[in-house]
Amino acid sequence: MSAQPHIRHSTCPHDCPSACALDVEVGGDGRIGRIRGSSVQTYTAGVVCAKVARYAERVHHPDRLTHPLKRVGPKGSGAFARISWDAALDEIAERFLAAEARHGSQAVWPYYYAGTMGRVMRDGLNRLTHAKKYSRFYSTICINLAWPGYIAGVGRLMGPDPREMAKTDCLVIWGTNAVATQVNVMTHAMRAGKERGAKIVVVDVYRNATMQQADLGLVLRPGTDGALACGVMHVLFREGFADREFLAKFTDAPDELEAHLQTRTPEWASAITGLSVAEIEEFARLVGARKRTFFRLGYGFSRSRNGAANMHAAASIAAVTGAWALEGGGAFHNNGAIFHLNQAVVEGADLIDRSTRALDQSRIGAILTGDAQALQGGPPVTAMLIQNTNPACVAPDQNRVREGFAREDLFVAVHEQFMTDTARIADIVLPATMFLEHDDFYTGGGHQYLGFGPKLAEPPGECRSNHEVICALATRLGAAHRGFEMSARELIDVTLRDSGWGGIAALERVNWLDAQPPFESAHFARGFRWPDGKFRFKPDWARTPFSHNGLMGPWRDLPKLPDHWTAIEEADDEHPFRLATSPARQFLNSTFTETPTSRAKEMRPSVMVHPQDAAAADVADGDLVTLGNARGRVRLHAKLFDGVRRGVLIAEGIWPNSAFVDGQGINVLTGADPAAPFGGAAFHDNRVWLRKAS
Ligand SMILES: Nc1nc2c(c(=O)[nH]1)N[C@H]1C(S)=C(S)[C@@H](COP(=O)(O)OP(=O)(O)OC[C@H]3O[C@@H](n4cnc5c(=O)[nH]c(N)nc54)[C@H](O)[C@@H]3O)O[C@H]1N2
Ligand SMILES: Nc1nc2c(c(=O)[nH]1)N[C@H]1C(S)=C(S)[C@@H](COP(=O)(O)OP(=O)(O)OC[C@H]3O[C@@H](n4cnc5c(=O)[nH]c(N)nc54)[C@H](O)[C@@H]3O)O[C@H]1N2
Ligand code: SF4
Ligand SMILES: [Mo]
Repeated sequence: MSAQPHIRHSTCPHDCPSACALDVEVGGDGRIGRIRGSSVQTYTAGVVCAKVARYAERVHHPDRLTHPLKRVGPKGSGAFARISWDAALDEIAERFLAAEARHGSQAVWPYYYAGTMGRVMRDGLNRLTHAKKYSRFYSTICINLAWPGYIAGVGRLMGPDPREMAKTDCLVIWGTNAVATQVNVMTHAMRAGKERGAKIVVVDVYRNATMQQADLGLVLRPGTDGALACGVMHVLFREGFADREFLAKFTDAPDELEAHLQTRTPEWASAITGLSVAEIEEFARLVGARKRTFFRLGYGFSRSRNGAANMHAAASIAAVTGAWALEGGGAFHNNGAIFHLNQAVVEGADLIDRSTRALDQSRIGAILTGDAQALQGGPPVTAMLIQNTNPACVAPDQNRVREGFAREDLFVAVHEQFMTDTARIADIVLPATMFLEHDDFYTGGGHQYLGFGPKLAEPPGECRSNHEVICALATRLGAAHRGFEMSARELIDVTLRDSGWGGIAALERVNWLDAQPPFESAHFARGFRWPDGKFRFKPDWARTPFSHNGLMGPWRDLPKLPDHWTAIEEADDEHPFRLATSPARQFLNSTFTETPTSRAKEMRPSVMVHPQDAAAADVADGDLVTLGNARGRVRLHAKLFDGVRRGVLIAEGIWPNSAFVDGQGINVLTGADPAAPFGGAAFHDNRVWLRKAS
């Protein structure tokens, strides 16, 4: 780094609700220095997580992929030879055309996710898909339980201004380990605590770092949040905390709800959740007495087979107390809808052929192993291009995923920054730029800013951006669309114009745009986003405005009103434990598992076990244990911790498969059966047995 680095501005590209506004040190030699949170942007408010603060370690990592590679040994052997870009792109095009000639265009399945949240770099692959009528991508792995659950109540994916967390009298942090996964929530929470004496409640399945900051921490059994919500609402009605005027004016079926809750007593909820009656009543009285309560609803408690119903039940509490009416009150999950982005040019929306199938991202194991239902009766998938995701590590039902990727008749090209588990099983590996090396823009899930991320540095070696790769392939594949003729900057500009945000110049001026809708709209003061303006206690899932592939899973059994839905994978005699696979603080999904400081802090794959459960299994702290279920087995080290409940296990982080003693990662244990109502993966809903390993 030269003596005086320039401070340049950017936006964090990672898959995190905080989408932080960044101040980046760029040296005269083009090297990146320290990264800090912008103190001017009001949500970031000067704070970023530690792993991004030390991003120089990732950008200038000696293991970054810098040249295209071609496999020269058996699949997965890791034996690659360097080739030119032209040779790599020619080969991908040839194999895609061959796949198309043999089985039709739908044998090709472009596959991507949110390794970058950049709207151009993340979503551009769809343009190639649509132009070529390849199999479309039904994205389910992260949001498919959470978003519909929230939208089913309020009608739209938006809510109170997240900065109002600093103006609340009670902040309920529900199913999100914010200290680890979106640190800025804590900035605003601490302000509310300091300036207003606000209480902080945390609802989770173990005593994590966020709960350690709480006034009231509730450790419930995984997948029982619907029961907790019902127990709380029972008390609210019983003790006169329900806002009957609000209920009459703004909700669909208050009387039916009240009658239904008669039997959902705290005693009933206690038996299901494992919480004491006193804990449930304390929580209810807190949010009842402090009407100005802000429910910050995370993703974690939706990653169960009953997760959509649980999300809806939790959001319903704010409709019983009428918290929505007050600044600093209401329930917030994500702000996706406020940006009203029109990405037609980036995604090639004009070319979509709805007669092509959309294959379910989370079912990649079933798809690649030829499951006829998962393939929707169509041809096998024989060629893939993968960008911004690491399915050979992060996707559920990993044994089937890896069996699928091992198929000799499957051609896989992976565009990556590092030699991930997925890159390792590829036939062609392409080196990708990082966010500081290309132009893009971002929207905040957990706040209300659009953010800019301009190119600030030259990429190492021969790295190319996603957009460059897609355009180069389009030429070779004979795919035509005006999006392939445009630069990334031009795509940002046209997208912002088409969305009513005035183009790239408006964004560049300050590096972000504040898209916060007015109070009346964000608080639904003129009604919730349904034709009659009423919050739905009785969801109509089929009519919930969420882009999906039709109703899936056991949707017919979804509860009619908020309830405990027994669809979870309950423990049984053979599998006495419930396992949640919660996020690791120093990783972000499978990213940062390559940086030495993150790895050193996370140490090694491990599972938290209650000391009494450990004693019963003759397991001591640090012992190697085997976890198993019908889907597979994993060996990792036990960590004794009394902050988990008896019968519950927590394995933090999506470590690379190679970090495990048997090369079998945690997702060997997670299931890919589609969850209701629209599919999605229940990563925290697994029954397993535990044994001391030899
Ligand atoms: N057991 C368990 N499994 C889980 C979860 C869990 O909680 N537990 N969480 C699930 C969730 S919520 C999600 S979202 C998924 C996420 O899983 P992934 O999609 O795999 O997540 P990331 O690690 O964010 O990103 C993947 C890759 O994108 C690459 N990348 C970043 N930027 C670019 C770019 O500009 N171009 C290219 N070509 N590549 C880029 C990174 O190097 C990284 O290897 O995992 C899911 N899997
Ligand atoms: N450090 C770090 N940051 C991340 C990520 C990461 O892996 N690491 N992942 C990123 C991504 S892709 C996403 S989608 C977001 C997700 O971030 P969050 O919204 O925080 O969601 P999760 O990471 O799935 O889990 C959050 C918490 O839910 C808890 N949980 C699990 N099951 C239940 C349950 O049944 N009930 C309740 N009440 N709690 C439960 C978990 O123990 C965990 O503490 O974070 C992003 N940020
Ligand atoms: S908190 Fe999230 S958005 Fe902010 S810097 Fe860290 S990973 Fe990026
Ligand atoms: Mo996610």
